[in-house]
Amino acid sequence: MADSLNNRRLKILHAADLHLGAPVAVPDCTLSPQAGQARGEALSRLVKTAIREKADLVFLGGDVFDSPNPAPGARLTLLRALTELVSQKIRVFIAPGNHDPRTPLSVWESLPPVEGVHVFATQAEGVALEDLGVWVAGCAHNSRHVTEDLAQTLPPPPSGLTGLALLHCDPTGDIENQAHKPYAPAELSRLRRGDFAFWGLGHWHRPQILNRSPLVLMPGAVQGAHKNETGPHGAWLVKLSGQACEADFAPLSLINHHRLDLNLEPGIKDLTDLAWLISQKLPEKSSEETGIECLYLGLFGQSPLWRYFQGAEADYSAEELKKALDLAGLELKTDGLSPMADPAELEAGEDVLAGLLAMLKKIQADPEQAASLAKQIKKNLHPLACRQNSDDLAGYIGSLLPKVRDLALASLLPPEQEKE
Ligand SMILES: [Mn+2]
Repeated sequence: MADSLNNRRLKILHAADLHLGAPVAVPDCTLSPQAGQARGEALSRLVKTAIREKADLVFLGGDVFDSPNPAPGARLTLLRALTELVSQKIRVFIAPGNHDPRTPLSVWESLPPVEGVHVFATQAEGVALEDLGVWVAGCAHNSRHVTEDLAQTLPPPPSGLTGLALLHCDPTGDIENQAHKPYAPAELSRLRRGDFAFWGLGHWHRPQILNRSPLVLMPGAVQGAHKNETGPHGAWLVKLSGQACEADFAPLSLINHHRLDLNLEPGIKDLTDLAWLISQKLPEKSSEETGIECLYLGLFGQSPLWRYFQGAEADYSAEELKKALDLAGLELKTDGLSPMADPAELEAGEDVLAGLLAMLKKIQADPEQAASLAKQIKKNLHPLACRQNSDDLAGYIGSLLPKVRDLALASLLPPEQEKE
């Protein structure tokens, strides 16, 4: 670490991928108002954190907006945040990314300038902050598809200043990438060898520490967009001093997405057992700020809980689970559940259920049976289903069979026949 900081501790709050203006998906339409506010709220929490922590600098590593021409509401959200930060003497640097590239007609050319906020140009540049002893280098994307390694274009710090870099890029190479196509690929090994003490990156939506010395950080999206963006979302609070640099993660998201797929053991007998099992698997709430917790839950296996998720009972069970776990949203997938009964034994019986199950099994095993059934019931089907050709129709009938089986079991299986 360079001595230029003179034993002074520099604090940077580094975030990226705010995607202001983009929707946040929630499992329940009653949460739409909060979903609409989530990205703005995450930014407002970022501002509060920067002020509370007395940050010297705030870095925004690109994709601040979801598009180069965001709606007025999204622009205003950012302007308010920037104004508040600079009013507290916190300087802000922004390096636009592939979602909000700095094209001639983009938001970056029309947004009113705020003193104390530096938006990097498409030509790499460095800004000397003599009072802090640092050099902040960065550059903006000039299009949605930058293929160049922009990291190599950043001007190194002049002697006497500690180099800080801010860039939206895809640090491929020896770090496994996360299903993002390589926009602006940056070789991590080169970042490690370079002249900068800190690399604040953006682009991946999951937070990661990519290297300790020099410190290379991916902050992830400040607010997760949907059920595939689970886990903590927020910003890195970076502390740089002459001796060391540390990074602490600050969770900032309003809506937290969680995903669980559970294969239920027979020992999970009721909703209390299930709620307890889930609570053990969900992360503890780490933020002092209130979060809105949304769970996407898949249940599988032969389980006594099967009956709780049949017919009208299913809505009641979902409501009870939501209350017990203090969830704002719950999306349930329970068609992988089946009753605690031996299928062979059920089919071998002599009652209506046994006859029905045996018939369904026969149709499922034999495509000709499905085709013949399709032909027989065609006139009773919805007109849209009838328009399909006979092969498709047989396939459609085939796809309904598991549902028919579930319905038959739910309606005709006496509870006492379910084994403990
Ligand atoms: Mn991006």
